[in-house]
Amino acid sequence: MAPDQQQRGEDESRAETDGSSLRDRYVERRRFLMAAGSLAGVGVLAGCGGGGGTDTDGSPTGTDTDMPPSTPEPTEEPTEEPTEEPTEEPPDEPEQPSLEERYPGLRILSPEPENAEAASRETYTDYINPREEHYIRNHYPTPSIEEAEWSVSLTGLDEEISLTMEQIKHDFATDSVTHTMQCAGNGRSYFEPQVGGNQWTFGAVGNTVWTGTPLSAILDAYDVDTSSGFLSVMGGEHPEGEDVFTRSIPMEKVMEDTMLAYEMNGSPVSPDHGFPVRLLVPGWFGCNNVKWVNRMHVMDTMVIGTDWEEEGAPEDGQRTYTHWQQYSYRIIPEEDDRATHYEDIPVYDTREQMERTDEIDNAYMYDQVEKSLIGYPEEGATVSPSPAGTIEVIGVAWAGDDAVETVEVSADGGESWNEAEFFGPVDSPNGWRLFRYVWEDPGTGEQTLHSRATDERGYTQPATIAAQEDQLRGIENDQYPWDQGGYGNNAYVPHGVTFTVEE
Ligand SMILES: Nc1nc2c(c(=O)[nH]1)N[C@H]1C(S)=C(S)[C@@H](COP(=O)(O)O)O[C@H]1N2
Ligand SMILES: [Mo]
Repeated sequence: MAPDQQQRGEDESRAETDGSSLRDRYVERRRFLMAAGSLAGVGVLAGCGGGGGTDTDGSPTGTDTDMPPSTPEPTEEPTEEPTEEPTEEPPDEPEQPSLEERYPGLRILSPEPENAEAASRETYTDYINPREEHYIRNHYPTPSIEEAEWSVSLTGLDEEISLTMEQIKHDFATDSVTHTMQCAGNGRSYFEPQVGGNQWTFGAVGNTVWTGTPLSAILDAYDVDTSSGFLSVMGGEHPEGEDVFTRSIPMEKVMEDTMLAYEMNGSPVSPDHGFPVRLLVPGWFGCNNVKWVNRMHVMDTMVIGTDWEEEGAPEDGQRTYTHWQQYSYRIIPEEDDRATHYEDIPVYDTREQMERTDEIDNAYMYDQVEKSLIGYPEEGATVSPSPAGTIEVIGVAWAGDDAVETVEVSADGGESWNEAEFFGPVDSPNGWRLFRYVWEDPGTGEQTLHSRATDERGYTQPATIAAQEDQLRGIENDQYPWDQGGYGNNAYVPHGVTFTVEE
């Protein structure tokens, strides 16, 4: 495979120097496109092609979150854009409260594109999180979409199929699943040396109920050959010229339980979470759950190679469909290293890929790794013991497609462990488990607790993140690999909680 030509350092300095001006331009461009009633690419994505990549994040911190294409400043403006800075606001865009006002339970990392995580550990004491407490992770600004005008196309077949939202909702089966959605970048802020991008701490994970149409029902209805291959699912929100957010989901998983979801906790999915329809891949990292889906392409391999890239890519940084599948969301140990691209891989479980580095150089973020979070006591809190002198510790644990077998809590930095008990509903193999541990002899003053989960296959959370120079590609010696994207961190030491016990 051709090595990735991306130069990360280049990306970062570019983002630092002109990120905000580019972002401003995208905001303007997006306003224009929405006013014109046509989001970039919506409904017209017949094949590949469609413009050069540009800065993909534009967060105020100035670094890209997920390794953007290295691209010079765009030289072309869309021809339909009359001026770079329209003087009038489109009249049909209603004023809405700020992200902060709309999501009081979230800590805002960037207002546009909208990125926000749970502000408090309290989120990790409940089985189901309210929609407003669920983190938001966007590469491009949330689009404003009319459900009646939206359609999802199914391509790569003899005939192109186009489905309205009404057809998706009412012509096929309906199902619900509880799913723990976690951004692959959750825990990134604990990496040392620090890596670029949104500095997620613990809060880019949430557990909600998703309702929609199983993809198996749709593919079966059209007699699609689902015995092998991939369904490459694309979002329709990218600004003109940007990489299309595309993820290739193996047919096996598509047919097992993947859905086109249109409800979250029993109400329509909100715009920030993918209205009117998003992909829901139970148990898999957030990035696979493509929002604002407008096209699904049946193919033999993942999106890879020049058929899915602009001419000259990736040297020109114009990757179009391959960027978010092949270049981003990979475990790449060296800062200037490149990911190896594959057409297919033998195993999709991220943890297993990390065990088989002889076959897969750079794991893809698919099925989630085991992880746990203490929700109570809250970080920095002061708590007093119960009448019996104990402190109750509450938290959540999940392991993607795999069930969590045990959760343990340590009060001595991981030297000794005590098993917690599970409580609460088990209504899905892909939702988190609540755990409870009664700490008998908490002492007084400042205390730190850690939790670690073990899944049904015996995989346990490692203690720490390895040093960058160790160049790990998988979990070894109780250490999670330092990787340049800051992905998949499930080390328990950085996720511990420190609080004060009152006399
Ligand atoms: N079209 C599209 N889908 C997307 C994204 C995006 O930027 N564009 N972000 C992905 C990432 S990285 C994550 S973690 C999840 C976040 O979903 P949420 O915002 O509903 O929490 O959406 C995924 N789907
Ligand atoms: Mo993500």
